[in-house]
This record gives sequence, C-alpha cells and structure tokens, in this order.
Amino acid sequence: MKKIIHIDMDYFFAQVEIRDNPSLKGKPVAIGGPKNSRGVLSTCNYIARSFGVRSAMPTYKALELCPNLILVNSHFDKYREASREVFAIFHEYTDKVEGLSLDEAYLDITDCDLFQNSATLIAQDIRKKIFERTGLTASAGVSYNKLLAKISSDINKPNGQYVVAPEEAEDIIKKWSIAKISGVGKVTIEKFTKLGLYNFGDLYQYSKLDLINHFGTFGPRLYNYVRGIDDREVITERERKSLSVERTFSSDIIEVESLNQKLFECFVELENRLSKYKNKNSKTLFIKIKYEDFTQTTIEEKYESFLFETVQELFLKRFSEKNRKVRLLGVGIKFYSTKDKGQLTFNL
Ligand code: TTP
Ligand code: MG
Ligand code: MG
Repeated sequence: MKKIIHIDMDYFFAQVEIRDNPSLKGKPVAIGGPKNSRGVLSTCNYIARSFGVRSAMPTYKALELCPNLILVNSHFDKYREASREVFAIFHEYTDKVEGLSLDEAYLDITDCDLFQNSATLIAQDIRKKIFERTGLTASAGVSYNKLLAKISSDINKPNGQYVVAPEEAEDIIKKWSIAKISGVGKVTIEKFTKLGLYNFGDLYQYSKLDLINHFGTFGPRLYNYVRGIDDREVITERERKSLSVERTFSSDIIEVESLNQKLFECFVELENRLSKYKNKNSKTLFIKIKYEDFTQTTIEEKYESFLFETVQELFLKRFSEKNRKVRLLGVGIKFYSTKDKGQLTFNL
C-alpha cells in the first residue's frame, strides 16, 4: 500500500501578502483577480471567509458581505518564488512530487526513510520546514491514495493536518459529503440532493452502470471514489506528458463572454504553472469542453507561441459547433520529450 501526502498552502496569495505587510494581520484581506478578470477575487484569508467571502467571488459581492475587506493587488512573482521554495522542500523528502498548482502537490513518500517512514511525522516535518523557511503555513492530508489525501488536507485547514489510515477509512469516508470530490460541481450535487443523496455512503446502493448512465465517463471513477478506491500514481514533472488547468462551474454557462473570462483564468493559471516546466518543450495546445449532459470533447492544435488569443480561437472553433451549455472548461498543453524530437529528426 502507498503512502501519499497532499500538501496545500493556506490562503496562499493572501498569506504571502500579509507576511510581507504585517499591518494587514488580523484584518479581512482578499486578493483582486488577475488582469482583465473584471473584478473577481483570487482568494482571501480566513477572517474574510468568516464573513462568507470566497475565491472567485465578484468583488462587489465580497464587499457587500464584508465592507471592511482590504483588497490587495496580486504579485505573481512573489507567489512563484514562495512556490519554488516550497517545492524545493518537497524534493528533500521524495522525488515523487506532483504539482497541482503553485500552492499544492501530492508526494508519494512510500519509500521515504525519514521518521521510520511515519507519514504523519513526515507531513508534520514538511509543514514545519515550510514555515521556518518561508514564514507561511500549509495544511496536509495523509492517506494511502491521492483522493483520500487530497480531501484530508482540507479537513483541518488552516495550519493543520488529517490522517486517514487504511483500517479506519471505511468508517470515516462513508460520512463524507459527495461535494468533497473534485469534479463534482454544484449541478451534480443538486442532482444528488434531489434524490436525497448527500454522503459517500449514500451512493453505495448504485451500481457502476447506474452511475455511467447518469454521469458518463465520470461514473466509474465516482463508483470507486465513494469507496475510497483510487489507484492513480503520483506523476512527477519528468514523467508528465501534459499540463492542464480546468474549471467546473457552479452552474452551467452558455454566454461566450463568461466562458471567455473563465478561459482567461485557466490560461493565466496554466501560464504560471508552466514556469515550473521550463526545461520541457511543447507545441500542442488543447481545449477540453464538458457539456451540461456530461459529454466531453477536446480539440488540439500545434501552436507557435502560447498566447491567449490562440487559446481563445481554438476554444471558439469547437464551442461554436454546438453552442451548448458548458459545465467544465479546460486549457492544456502537451509536452514532447527531447527523445521524441530526436526520433522525429531521424525519421525525416
Ligand atoms: P487554493 O489552494 O484553492 O486556495 P487558497 O490557498 O487561497 O486557500 P486554502 O487552500 O487555504 O483554502 O488556491 C491557491 C491559490 O490559487 C490562491 O491563493 C489564489 C489562486 N486562485 C485563484 O486565483 N482563483 C481561484 O478561483 C482559486 C480557487 C485560487
Ligand atoms: Mg491553498
Ligand atoms: Mg491549492
């Protein structure tokens, strides 16, 4: 059985800003959205969250909920630098590190010899080291697969950790809300709620086929996930063949302008994450669209330079074919290894 740790920095962008400007301490703080995002928050600290303020919330709405909210502009260079430091720490424990975003990664520490291979102590030590070197707090989830580790890292946030050991997993997870599974958006939750289904355990009565009929390709994964089954490996940067950023919307979207905005957010995040893959080459861009009925389509194209205009063009090409409500949007690129490149030259 594997030992997986999922680490996620607490209110990451906001925490970096507060660290660097202590006068913000103890106050509700939010980070304004990236350029052109028309007033959506990137994130906020936990004081702001106690007023109901959340990531991706329109600024005007956040200010209604919390009139004293302090808005700070984003400084991506700082976040990238903090992220670099944090990821360097991860690599002191294992090579098997899979970054999910600037502030978040899976670590496979199955073969880590430190602390007699106690995943709990290793997670504690990583968080301690992160705080000593960057002044920032992180939370961790510890378990035997990615799914359970990821959900666990949220449970004692901020500055906490949670462990799901194999022998206690069944009892713990059947009480978890279905909403904890990433990829399960508001629409799916509404479907479940109508059927009186809330927790992992409530779904045990459905066969794989039932779930396929309702959720398409997500069905089999959902069937396994609610049982705590997940055999996905931790994929390191070296092994990574593609990188993508996707968003599942809280309600399906058909307006091109809104979709463009979401697309831009994905693009900015992908651009940021790409800074970790400077030594990789890429020339293929792809767009993934999942429609309201869970059917999914991808379109890919070779690109010269990674620009939003190119992304937008590719998206519109596919979206205009159907003009249907969209529940998930993703942007990604495919890497090719230098080995592939060599073979290509040889074949020519
Ligand atoms: P998250 O890890 O989702 O959120 P967080 O670190 O701010 O808060 P916590 O983990 O404690 O719940 O995202 C990491 C950073 O990514 C976040 O600080 C800002 C950015 N981000 C956006 O720009 N827009 C978004 O919609 C989200 C969710 C995050
Ligand atoms: Mg975080
Ligand atoms: Mg995160």
